[in-house]
Amino acid sequence: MSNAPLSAPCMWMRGGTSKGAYFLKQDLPQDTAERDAFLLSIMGSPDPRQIDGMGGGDPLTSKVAVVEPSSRPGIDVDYLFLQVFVDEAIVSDGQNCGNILAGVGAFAIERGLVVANDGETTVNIFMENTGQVASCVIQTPNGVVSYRGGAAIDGVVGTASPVAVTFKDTAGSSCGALLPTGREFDNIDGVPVTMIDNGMPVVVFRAEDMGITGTESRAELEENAELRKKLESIRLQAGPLMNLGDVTERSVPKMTMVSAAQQGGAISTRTFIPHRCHASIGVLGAVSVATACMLPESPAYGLANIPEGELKTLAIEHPIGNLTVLLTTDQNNNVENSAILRTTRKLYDGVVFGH
Ligand code: NQM
Repeated sequence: MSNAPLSAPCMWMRGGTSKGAYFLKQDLPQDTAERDAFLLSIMGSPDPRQIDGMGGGDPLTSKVAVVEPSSRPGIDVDYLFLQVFVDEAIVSDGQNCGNILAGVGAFAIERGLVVANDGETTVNIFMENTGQVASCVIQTPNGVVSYRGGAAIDGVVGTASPVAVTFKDTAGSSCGALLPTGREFDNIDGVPVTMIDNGMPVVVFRAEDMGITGTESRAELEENAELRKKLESIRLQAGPLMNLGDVTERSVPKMTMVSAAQQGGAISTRTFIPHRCHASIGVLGAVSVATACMLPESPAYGLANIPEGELKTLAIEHPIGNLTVLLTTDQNNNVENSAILRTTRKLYDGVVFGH
């Protein structure tokens, strides 16, 4: 029987195209097992519908941010991302989340961890899952977080204040190297793949090599049992090759099938994260796919439209629009850093109750 607390102060926020619970670390049990039992309980997991909790029955709405003041030089707050699995009793810190990240700056200001300027406030965030730093620029007229604004991102209806996010040192975040096998291309089950990690471990391969066009809807792909079996076979073999070990119970690597862009972007994607098809694409997942597009031997390269110049704008198309990634490259086309636009929204602030 767990000693999980009955309740904790909590802010529910949309971060980019994800949604979840934001906590101050001090408000959660310090013991990991107790913390995880509490988080499973508030989300209503394990249950595909999460009917007895706040989760939305989807990995994208069953997410948690744990935030605390940072003691690192130049860093404002430390952020730990936790994925609460929907239909399994698993809480995993084994991946980062660039969407939930989009709410962390605003949350830190709201909770008094960062003092806002009049205008814009940059919040430097240490991402504990992968040991890297992101900078988020939050709109703070009169020193107060403004959620209303004119920025739109695909996958979210309407507009909101922009949150500009910059990543600097994401290569090899979880796998130890941008290309954990040392190669731009490998072969698994007869399928040419690029195993890459520029912030998120992703296996990138062509949709046509999996017997699909890459234009299918999320629902259509999730119903394709044969495809899902093939994806899982490749994923389980990719895990150890990517220095991730046995990934049977992990939410990485993500599986991205690419095809030629349909809407004038750089490339089109369909991503499994890893067992459900993403409604769009993850932030750091998109950064990793954009980076794969730059590698001449990657199966993505021949399909991708890559602009000239050292600052490259790549629209990564997904089932419901695109996620635009800005890559800064050096003269040899190596990616030095990346930036994306997100929005966030405070939905609820109060107390959440466990069992
Ligand atoms: O790749 C979903 C999301 C994510 C992760 C996932 C993410 C990222 O859309 O940075 O944001 O791939 O599990 O939130």
